[in-house]
Amino acid sequence: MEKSHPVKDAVGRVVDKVAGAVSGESSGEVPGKPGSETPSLDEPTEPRPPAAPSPDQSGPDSFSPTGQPVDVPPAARAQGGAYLTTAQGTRLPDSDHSLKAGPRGPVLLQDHHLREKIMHFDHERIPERVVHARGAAAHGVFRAYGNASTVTRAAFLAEVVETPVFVRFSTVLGSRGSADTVRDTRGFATKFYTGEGVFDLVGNNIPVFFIQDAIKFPDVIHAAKPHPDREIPQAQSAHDTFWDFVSLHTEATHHTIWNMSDRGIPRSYRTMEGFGIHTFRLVDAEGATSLVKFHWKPKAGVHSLLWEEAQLINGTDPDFHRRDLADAIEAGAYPQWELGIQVFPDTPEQTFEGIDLLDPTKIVPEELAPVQPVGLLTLNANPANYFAETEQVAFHPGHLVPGIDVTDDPLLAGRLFSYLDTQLTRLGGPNFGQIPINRTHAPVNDMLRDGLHQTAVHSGVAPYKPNSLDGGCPFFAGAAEGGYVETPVQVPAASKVREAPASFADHFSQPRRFWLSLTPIEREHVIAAYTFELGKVYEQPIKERTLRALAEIDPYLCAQVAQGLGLPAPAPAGPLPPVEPSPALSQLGQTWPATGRVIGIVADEGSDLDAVRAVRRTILDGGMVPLVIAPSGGLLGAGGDDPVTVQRTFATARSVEFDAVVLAGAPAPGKDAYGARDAKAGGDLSAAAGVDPRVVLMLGEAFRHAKPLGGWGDAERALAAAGIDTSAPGVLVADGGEAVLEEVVRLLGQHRVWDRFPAAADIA
Ligand code: HDE
Repeated sequence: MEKSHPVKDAVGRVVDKVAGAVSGESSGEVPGKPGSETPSLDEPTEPRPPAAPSPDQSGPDSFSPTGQPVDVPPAARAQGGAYLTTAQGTRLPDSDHSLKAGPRGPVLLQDHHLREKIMHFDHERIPERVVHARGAAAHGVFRAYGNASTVTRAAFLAEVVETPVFVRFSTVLGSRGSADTVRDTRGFATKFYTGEGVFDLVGNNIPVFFIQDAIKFPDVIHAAKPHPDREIPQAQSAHDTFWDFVSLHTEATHHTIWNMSDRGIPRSYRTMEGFGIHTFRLVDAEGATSLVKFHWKPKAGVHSLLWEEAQLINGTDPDFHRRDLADAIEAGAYPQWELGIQVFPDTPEQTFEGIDLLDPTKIVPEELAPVQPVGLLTLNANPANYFAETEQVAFHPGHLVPGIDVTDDPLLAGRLFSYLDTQLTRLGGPNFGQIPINRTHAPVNDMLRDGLHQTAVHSGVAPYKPNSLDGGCPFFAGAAEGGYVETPVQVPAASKVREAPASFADHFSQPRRFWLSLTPIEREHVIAAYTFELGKVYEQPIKERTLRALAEIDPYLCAQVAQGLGLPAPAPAGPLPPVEPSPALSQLGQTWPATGRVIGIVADEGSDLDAVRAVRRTILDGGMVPLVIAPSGGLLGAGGDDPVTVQRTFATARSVEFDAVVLAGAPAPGKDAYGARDAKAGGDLSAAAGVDPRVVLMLGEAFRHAKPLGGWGDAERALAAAGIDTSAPGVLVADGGEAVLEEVVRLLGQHRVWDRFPAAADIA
């Protein structure tokens, strides 16, 4: 694991980004400790200063509202002192009772503390983001490899420059309190605090978008958000208005098939790719330009949930993704991505191998233009405060630095307006750039003045140019002084029209390439997803219209979905175009590190606790998370020298929390294993044959979800009770825990046991 270290920004200043943050070494503790201290049983009465943040947490760096480093330790931004005060710092004797004329008398208007407390509470919420409302974020560092200097003069991409970053992941459709594991696109927005100003790479986990022109964004979002009358369904696309729109507006077909693939239900934010989507223009030190697409490649591989698993998690742990991100960072399993670029010559046509680079519904296959890694992103600290950082961070695709420029992608043009505009409402005025998480690390001298929540205290009398009263300051910076000079790109002589280029009319060849590039298992998931979503659509014409679009992708896909819907499969309008598959689009078939994966260890007092301890240690040492699951909480082997702490009970655990489950024997039914107490234990228990029925349920689900299963001791009896054949792929019973674990970890490297449930013969 990497240690936290001082971070240099692009102009070489040392930024103590993660001072005091995580060590990166496993403490042996299970992540998730709510505070930095273990509380006392009784309410503390001795006055003392506030507790420090947890060691895995970090706040925004200490910069002034005008981007200058300030010598303010992070703790000075948090509350201080031992006593409760008003917002003005006046100490208070009581916050439990309003000021009254006698204990039973009326409340007095002069109670300033009451009025201030209620007033502030009344205004704690701000408008949620109109899209991407639900998110989770982390601090980190980006280290450039330096090879991008051949195509860009951006200082933060020069060799060994390290830049502090803040990354926010999100879903698109759901409200702020919606569940994490819905089928949706995910946002992947990165704020680079470079010495030349902030650069925001505001991307998604899907490399194409629903629409080609920003003017359609309100349409697609209105269609995808809950219906305006009943405000249902929340955070999902499985409803009539969404499919009505995308089946009529077929440029959405490519993005939609990505959503219906496993990419729509990531296992973790840590296992998603990220894409800048639009083509950007890079400019090198001599002014030469190239066109590029940005990619984030996760070191942990690209992994997804299964649909049933995702649905169960939405109920059992709606915070699954944000918990996973925070836990991984707390445990020192820092998530990492490589930033990569696909580079294309900057030709007047702005196409590559016939693919229009200005069309955001098109990818360039990696086989045609390889993704070249240019730096490493490591997320190494959790935010200290959700609202101050994750909620108030404001990204904007127009936050660019010299060496990175935009192209004429019509989708990008609208975004360049939208992100500034939306913050006025969301963050209450034009000074949102001064909120600590949004502060640049480059000195600001902008002549913008006043406005709501102005926190800078400007000096001088001449915020205008030209001036002589302030000595002419601020001065213009040309390229030589690090000024951002727009690339003087030729604009074609043309008439003003509301039209798209002819190449934008191809809506189906790329979805077809995506389909043909998937493995048989992944194709099964796509068929199932379309069938599920369209099964939730009420109106038959919308289903039939969508089948017409599927016919243009692939006849087998169309026929299988049609069969599931009980409708005839239409034929394509004409012969389907020949397309070359792009194997890089599949997320299966490789081996990945198991770091950060969660392994459940089922045990009870009858288990060999030495084996449980050894397995637990090995899991921790491998950078994974062991969770011991037992009939009740507390300790196993409580009377002995080295008791085992229980993290989950049969009543509280559900299979979906674990990537693999190992059994230290066959646990007998716990004392609460009856249907009236725990419905999971209800029903016909005869088949459970003396094994706790919640464990039987857990094993059955984990087996269905193609997760590795293993056990030792009497484990075979528990597996048999769940109807699991120990000769099935990915099921291993051995004499000792270590052998079982070795195999389980090997299988986790492939993410799941895909050969347990092979794809249908005619798809393979
Ligand atoms: Fe966004 N988008 N978007 N978007 N978007 C917002 O900005 C918008 C688009 C993306 O974690 C909003 O601050 C328009 C593409 C992310 O804070 C808003 C169009 C891509 C986030 C907005 C698009 C994105 C947003 C809502 C069509 C991938 C979350 C609140 C032209 C490349 C950022 C806010 C965060 C957020 C507008 C299309 C990614 C309303 C008009 C394409 C990751 O300004």
